[in-house]
Amino acid sequence: PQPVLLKDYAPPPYLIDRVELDVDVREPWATVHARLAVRRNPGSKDTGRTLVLDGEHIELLSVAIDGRALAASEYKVDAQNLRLESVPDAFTLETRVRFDPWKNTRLEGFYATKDGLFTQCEAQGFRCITYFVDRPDVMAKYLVTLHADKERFPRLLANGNLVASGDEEGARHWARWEDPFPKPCYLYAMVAAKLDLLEGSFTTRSGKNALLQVYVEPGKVDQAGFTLHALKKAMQWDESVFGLELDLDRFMIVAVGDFNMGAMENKGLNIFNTKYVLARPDTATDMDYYLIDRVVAHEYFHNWTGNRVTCRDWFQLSLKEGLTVFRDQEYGADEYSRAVARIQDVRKLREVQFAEDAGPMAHPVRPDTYVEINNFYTPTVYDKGAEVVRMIHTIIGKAAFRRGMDLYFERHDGQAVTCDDFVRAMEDAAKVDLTQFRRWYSQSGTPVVACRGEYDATAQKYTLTVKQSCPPTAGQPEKLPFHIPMAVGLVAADGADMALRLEGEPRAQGTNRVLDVREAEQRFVFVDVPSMPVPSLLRGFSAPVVLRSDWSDADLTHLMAYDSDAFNRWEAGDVLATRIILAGVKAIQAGNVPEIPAAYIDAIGRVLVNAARDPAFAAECLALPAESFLAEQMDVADPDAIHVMRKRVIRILATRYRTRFEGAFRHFSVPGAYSPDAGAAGRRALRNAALAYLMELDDSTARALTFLEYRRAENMTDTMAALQCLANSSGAERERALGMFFEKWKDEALVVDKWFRVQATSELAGAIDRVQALLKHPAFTLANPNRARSLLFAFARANPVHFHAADGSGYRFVAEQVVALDALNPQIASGLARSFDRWKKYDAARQGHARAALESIRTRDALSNDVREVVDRALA
Ligand code: BAL
Ligand code: ZN
Repeated sequence: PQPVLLKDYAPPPYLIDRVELDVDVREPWATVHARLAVRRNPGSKDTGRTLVLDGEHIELLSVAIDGRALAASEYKVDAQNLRLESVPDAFTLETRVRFDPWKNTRLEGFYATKDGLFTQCEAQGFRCITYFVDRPDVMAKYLVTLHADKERFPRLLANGNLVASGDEEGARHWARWEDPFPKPCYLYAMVAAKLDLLEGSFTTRSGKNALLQVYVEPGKVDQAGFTLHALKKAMQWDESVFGLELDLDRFMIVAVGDFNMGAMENKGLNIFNTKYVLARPDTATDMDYYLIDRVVAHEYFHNWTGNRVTCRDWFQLSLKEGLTVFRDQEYGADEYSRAVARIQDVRKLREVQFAEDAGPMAHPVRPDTYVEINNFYTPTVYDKGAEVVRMIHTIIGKAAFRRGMDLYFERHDGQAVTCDDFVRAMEDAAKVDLTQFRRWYSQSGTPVVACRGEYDATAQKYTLTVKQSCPPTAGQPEKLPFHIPMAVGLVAADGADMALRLEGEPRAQGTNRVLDVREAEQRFVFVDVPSMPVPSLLRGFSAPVVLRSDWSDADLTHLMAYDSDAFNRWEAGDVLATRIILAGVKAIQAGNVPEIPAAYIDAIGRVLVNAARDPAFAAECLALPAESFLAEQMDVADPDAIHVMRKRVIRILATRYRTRFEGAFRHFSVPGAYSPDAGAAGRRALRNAALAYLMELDDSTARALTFLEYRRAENMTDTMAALQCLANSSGAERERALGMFFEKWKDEALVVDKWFRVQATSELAGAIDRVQALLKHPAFTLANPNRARSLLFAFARANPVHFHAADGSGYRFVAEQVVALDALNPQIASGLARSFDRWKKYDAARQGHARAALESIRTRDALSNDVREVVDRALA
């Protein structure tokens, strides 16, 4: 297939203003009768009279224009399109199509699951429901009538408001929904299913009473309460922070267990993966609750950033996704701990997005080419996109950012626009020039910022020299300098922040300021600096860059102890741990015994002593850098040595601080009823981190403690923490706990996913044999994306030492599963294929195995575009 190019964008020659759909569900068919009000687009330069509609996996039954049925000779239809020649300037197009939702294993368009039928239209699923101009800049108002068997499908839902419903012959019923807002077809949704319902209401600040509904599979209403609670919190937050109010009378969330994405922001009818809806203290962990809160907020926030103002084309995806992730990050920061939320977001960005930016799928936040758009729902578009929005916020400040948002909605409400339109609103509201800043949207790759500090005691000056560069990425050999907002502080020997005055300024301006780095090399001279400071750089991770600095180990332990910026206190420990582990890896490779500096061990000891001040933060400080992150820091990654060295550090700390870890485990227990709030979750995080350290000792005392904890745990957070430790341990408790767990939870799909995952990520020898055996477990199925992710993605992404096994067994296994998945669900298969992205980071022997595995995928017949694009780019 030909790549789609941003530079080829042209407005659609025809627009569709109104859509009437009549959808009739009778197994095995869904029959869709569409009436479309079509007119020429006055904004298009195309003077041709051919209307090309998209349609895939559907069977055309009839076509009519203005009521006249067309003969087969009057149109052309193939596997992708319906072409109509010589159409009038304005007309009503009617089509009838049918398809079999029960055979739709791709889970895009309209598909059947055990509880009923659901849709997923973003990015291009609507074309699997009816013929349409399937692009986001075609916006229409929808009237939808659904018909189905009443007993099997008692709930009939679509976007907007229910305007009529009734019974019909044959024990069937119907419902009609009207959405008052024009929308692109990717926001279309419908549901015909048997579901239970939890209802609530919310009074908006202008006094409108909105009905809130959460639909879940039968018997699961007791797991829907937190989602309803989160939805109300998100509504409140968007009103108070951005002045944005719900524009509908009713807002529905529907949970479905078979879903490719996390959730989908369809107008008024969000469809969610059950993973981000269902929670009960005994089934969901603190992290599950937190993610539900964030995802519910994210989808709700899309109602304005995505739905009211949408994307002109799919290259602009980050317009809605980067902005909405930024909004859900800020919501998380306000609702929980700002520092911990930031640490977790940055950790994920650096582990996943930085690797993407350095690999074969590297692309700008606003890509300029794609073969399969589903491959571009990426960490770059989402998470780096959010960082780009955050940088604008940092550069112009909170008040100007809010003015920019207001202006953006004032200008573009009801429109399909570009990333540039967003930046222009920010520029105009803040009266700043973001011309250079726009490079963040067009240049891929992670910039490297190298800082060097020099102190002149006589002149009492501190000069910070900042050099930026960006490595070449696919299609972009040369980069121009970025506009990087770098938040900095200078920390004195006593730990206090120094007042900051740059040369030429009349007076000091606070102790924390944002430097505008715009040149390839730039110097910042601070004056009135009474003593040698330790620089605190990139506070709060103010830009998505790799920071290199000449900090000594002592500088880093100083920052760990004193930096007033909590993120950088954590960051200093992370940098030091990375340094120590990488040095240890070199020692192991050279056959030497690695050393761990006493200063680091002491610093971790202080984290434990001070843990009560902020247990959640302490837990983050105790978590060593991930193996995948460490691999990225090496020229030739050595997964075995990384694993050995990282564990060695943990064991040394566990041995040294055994008593303190045991004390923390006892002390930070959380009495009383479970609550997922930040305080209680933080205590559990610390307690479970302590348990994990103790279990690294893998002795009978630690195993007994963990097994006891497993049996006593009253919530899933503590249960999983103990089970994870046991799954990595060699004792007999392992099999007992895993067996008990499955027996107890075998009917709870999301919990069974955890059971697969904990085994797939086990570092014990023989992991691949166990994963292969689990593939044959009666509870395993490739057809369910969550289950596939829980075993296969978990193994390939979160078990590096076994995925990168030196004999290539991990690569061969995953390649086979990519092929098997591709036959069912290309989107999920291509996600798994992305596990090979960084294969060139490894030694020649591993590269040989990886290449062979990738070739074995590429040579398959009938490979999807999704997987082909990923594999072709990996092998390029
Ligand atoms: N729009 C796809 C799901 C999400 O990002 O919210
Ligand atoms: Zn989104």
